[in-house]
Amino acid sequence: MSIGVRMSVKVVCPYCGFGCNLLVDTITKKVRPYRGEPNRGKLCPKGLFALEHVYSKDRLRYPLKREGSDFKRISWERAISEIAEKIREIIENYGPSSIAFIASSKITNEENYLLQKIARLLGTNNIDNCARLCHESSVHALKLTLGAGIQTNPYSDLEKFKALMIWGYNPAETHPVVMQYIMNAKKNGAKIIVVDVRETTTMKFGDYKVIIRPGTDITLANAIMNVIIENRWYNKDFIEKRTVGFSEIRMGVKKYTPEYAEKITGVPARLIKEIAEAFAKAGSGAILWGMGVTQQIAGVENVLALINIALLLGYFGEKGGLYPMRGQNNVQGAAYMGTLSEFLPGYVPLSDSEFRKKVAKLWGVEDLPTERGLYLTEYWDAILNGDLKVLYIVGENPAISDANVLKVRKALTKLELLVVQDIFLTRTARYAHYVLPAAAFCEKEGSYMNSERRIQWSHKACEPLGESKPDWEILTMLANALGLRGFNYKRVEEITEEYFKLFPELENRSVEELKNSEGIVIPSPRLYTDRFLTPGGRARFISVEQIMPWEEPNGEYPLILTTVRLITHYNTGEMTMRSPSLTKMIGEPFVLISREDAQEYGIKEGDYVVVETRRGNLTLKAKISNIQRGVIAIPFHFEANVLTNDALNKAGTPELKFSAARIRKVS
Ligand SMILES: Nc1nc2c(c(=O)[nH]1)N[C@H]1C(S)=C(S)[C@@H](COP(=O)(O)OP(=O)(O)OC[C@H]3O[C@@H](n4cnc5c(=O)[nH]c(N)nc54)[C@H](O)[C@@H]3O)O[C@H]1N2
Ligand SMILES: Nc1nc2c(c(=O)[nH]1)N[C@H]1C(S)=C(S)[C@@H](COP(=O)(O)OP(=O)(O)OC[C@H]3O[C@@H](n4cnc5c(=O)[nH]c(N)nc54)[C@H](O)[C@@H]3O)O[C@H]1N2
Ligand code: SF4
Ligand SMILES: [Mo]
Repeated sequence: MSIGVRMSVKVVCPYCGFGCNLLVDTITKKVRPYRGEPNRGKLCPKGLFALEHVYSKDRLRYPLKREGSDFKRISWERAISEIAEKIREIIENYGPSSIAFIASSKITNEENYLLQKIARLLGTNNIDNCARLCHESSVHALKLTLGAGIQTNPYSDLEKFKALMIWGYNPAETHPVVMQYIMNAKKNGAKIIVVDVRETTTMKFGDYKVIIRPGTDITLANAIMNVIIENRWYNKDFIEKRTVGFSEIRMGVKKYTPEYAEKITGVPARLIKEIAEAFAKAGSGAILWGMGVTQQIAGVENVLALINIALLLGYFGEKGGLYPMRGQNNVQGAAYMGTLSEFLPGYVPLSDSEFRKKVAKLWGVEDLPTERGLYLTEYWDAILNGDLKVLYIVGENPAISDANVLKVRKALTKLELLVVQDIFLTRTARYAHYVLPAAAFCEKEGSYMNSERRIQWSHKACEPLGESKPDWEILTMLANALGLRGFNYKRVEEITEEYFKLFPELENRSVEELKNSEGIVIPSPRLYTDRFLTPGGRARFISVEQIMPWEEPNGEYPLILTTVRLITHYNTGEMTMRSPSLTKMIGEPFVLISREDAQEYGIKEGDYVVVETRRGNLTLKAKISNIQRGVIAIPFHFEANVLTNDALNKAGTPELKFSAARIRKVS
């Protein structure tokens, strides 16, 4: 397509997993909202200013190679051939499990597909993406109970349900455009229940405002179920016909009376009874949750507890849904394409030999590696103890985004080869041996998948800057230099057609159809209308007990530190902090502190304070806010991971929402 002519091109937003479409003017580079699904004419500030970072002076324009403490420009040919040679040498000497990849939830389906194809053809499942730090707890819990680790219903269903429970999730800042669906639900009479550790922007719209002590979510969920069961408000018919394990739940929640739960959670027993009644009697309802639920040591169990509530009430199909609202614009697609170390494409387990052989055959080999790869949160120890020697990172910034980053940064210095493929010289890229410049989202084409599993085509609106190239082109060059077969792609559509072959729902669809539509939803927009995806078709209740946070506060570290997000900054800030319009809305890094704690520590609004944990310390400005006493919160964009705990839960996610901390005023 020629983009020299003035046109309005439809491009998927490079930020959050809600998946808005931007209309980009190819000449002025101004952005307007798309009027169709899913954003219906709305955009948040990040979408509106999404092209500002693309034209930042910091954009990488040429491949770079480390020379001492500096980088020097080299050619693409040399960069790719030197990287390939080193990878081959390390595999020869130490075997394929000595190399690892981090895929990106920012790149297209096609690009993620290629990256896992390269990793697996080289003989390793050490390929992972940021879902590990995000919703992997949800994936594990949903797969165990319902059979698939995905959001159950489309966004549009939200408007029909009569109650919405928004739990550990602050969409007014993190998925602002979903708020129009939530507000429509409210207009249609839905009751909005918001559960958080502080009064969030979202909570302002709540009919019930539930402030919970950090890390006590299971107790609250079990108490809600206790009330529902005691009052027989549960859906007996649904439970009998479509679930297993109810008797275990009935016993499991018996001791979680509202009065007991009040002592643990701080939520008044009266309020627990009210929200249980409001949610149960609504007749239909959805639970939406976010990082407040998953980034805990009990992440998987927290999600199981929320699923149990929905199962008790039969809130599935037309009657309700579960919405683990996905974070990054293509985190859902990255998972579907197989960039998780325990799954093949489509979340198929590595042990499924029939599917594994089907993929192998498509790639022209006998079989693929079957041993689970390392989780990306396990990479750092593996590097430090010498097991991992090569790390190839595409569009991920673990030197800021993973827990306990001082340890991550130390590990990054120990590698024999670190390659970072990004659009900027990120905090992580500064440790690299080679830095490869990728074209930005609007400079390439391809497909993305949003939280409601809608695959959307993103069109090209601008030319790549300098010598930067689309990630799929870089990965194709790399695969060929590594001597891998089956990477003769000339157009990105050839990769789309290849991944379509792995999904029964896509086998008979065409790329043209995808390009000219509002997307294709797989497996289907609304799941579980008559059966679940478990082997027997029934959902499974799994009873869970309260699990306390890993690092409880004590005399030395008396406060609880949690980490949160702000509307105009995004994750590690590499993109938004290079967007002048967004940066000027936020200003200096800060920590949120309650009025009571501020008084106790003699801290005034705007004072500089040192926040300290067992891992490190940060100096920030104090911002007095309506957070509960004993809890402080730092927006994670501001290097909060110097402080956080890297204890992992069952899904490999660190406890990013809970660290024991102390604070003092800078004298
Ligand atoms: N503007 C903006 N939007 C984003 C992002 C961004 O960085 N900036 N990132 C994207 C990504 S990757 C993701 S995953 C999503 C995340 O979206 P959210 O899940 O909404 O993000 P957070 O603000 O990290 O966490 C949500 C809430 O959890 C609460 N919380 C903390 N501890 C607890 C607890 O123990 N229990 C409960 N119940 N709540 C707790 C916090 O106070 C916070 O309000 O946002 C996406 N959208
Ligand atoms: N304390 C704390 N830590 C957290 C969280 C928290 O709530 N609290 N949240 C966690 C969560 S939910 C997540 S998802 C992670 C996110 O962690 P990351 O994924 O590391 O964060 P991002 O800043 O989104 O990094 C994306 C990178 O992709 C690059 N990029 C953008 N577009 C392209 C492209 O087209 N090609 C290439 N090659 N690169 C591109 C960007 O420049 C950026 O460097 O952070 C986690 N860390
Ligand atoms: S809500 Fe998400 S997808 Fe929509 S414009 Fe904002 S960041 Fe982009
Ligand atoms: Mo995320």
